Amino acid sequence: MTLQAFRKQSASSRLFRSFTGIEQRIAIATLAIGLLFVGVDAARAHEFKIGAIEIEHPWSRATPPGAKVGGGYLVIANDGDSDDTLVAATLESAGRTEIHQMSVDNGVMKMRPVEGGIAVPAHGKAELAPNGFHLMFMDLKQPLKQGEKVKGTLTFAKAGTVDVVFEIDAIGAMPKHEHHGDGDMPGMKMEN
Ligand SMILES: [Cu+2]
Repeated sequence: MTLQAFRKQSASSRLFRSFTGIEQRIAIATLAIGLLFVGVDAARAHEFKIGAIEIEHPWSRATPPGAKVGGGYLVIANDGDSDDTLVAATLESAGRTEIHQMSVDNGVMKMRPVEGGIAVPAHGKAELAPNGFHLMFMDLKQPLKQGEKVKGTLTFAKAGTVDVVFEIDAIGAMPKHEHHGDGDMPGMKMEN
């Protein structure tokens, strides 16, 4: 190796070393920021899991004083290779909970109990939302208040029973579809 080549090499290795230092710091900072966002996202997404079943954002609407019923909404994802079925649910502040479906009968919107529960196909999803499948909380012991979190359970034919928490949103609130990238930010939830 010539002296010149040696000087060049050591110069570039010094340069490389200093780059490595900066890049490591950038990488660590990026990782830290990434973890922060993962944390925020997980908190916002509000998920529960049992076996192959993942429950995304169980929520309900605030109820007016004296109301005896409320609706329960959530998205169920089945990561497994076999179909499952949501067969029952409970809410701490409800006397009982039914699984309902909205349907149009002679031009009139009606809801009725679903026989046999809601199917969650293998590698598929089931969505419970206003105007479709939903949980019907009956005999509410007290009104559901916006901002509250109310404990409940969901029971699946195969995966079993999982504890969940329903977040109570505003009266008339609609699904937020947080997983579809519509750009809503943490802290920008609708308040009234
Ligand atoms: Cu109903």
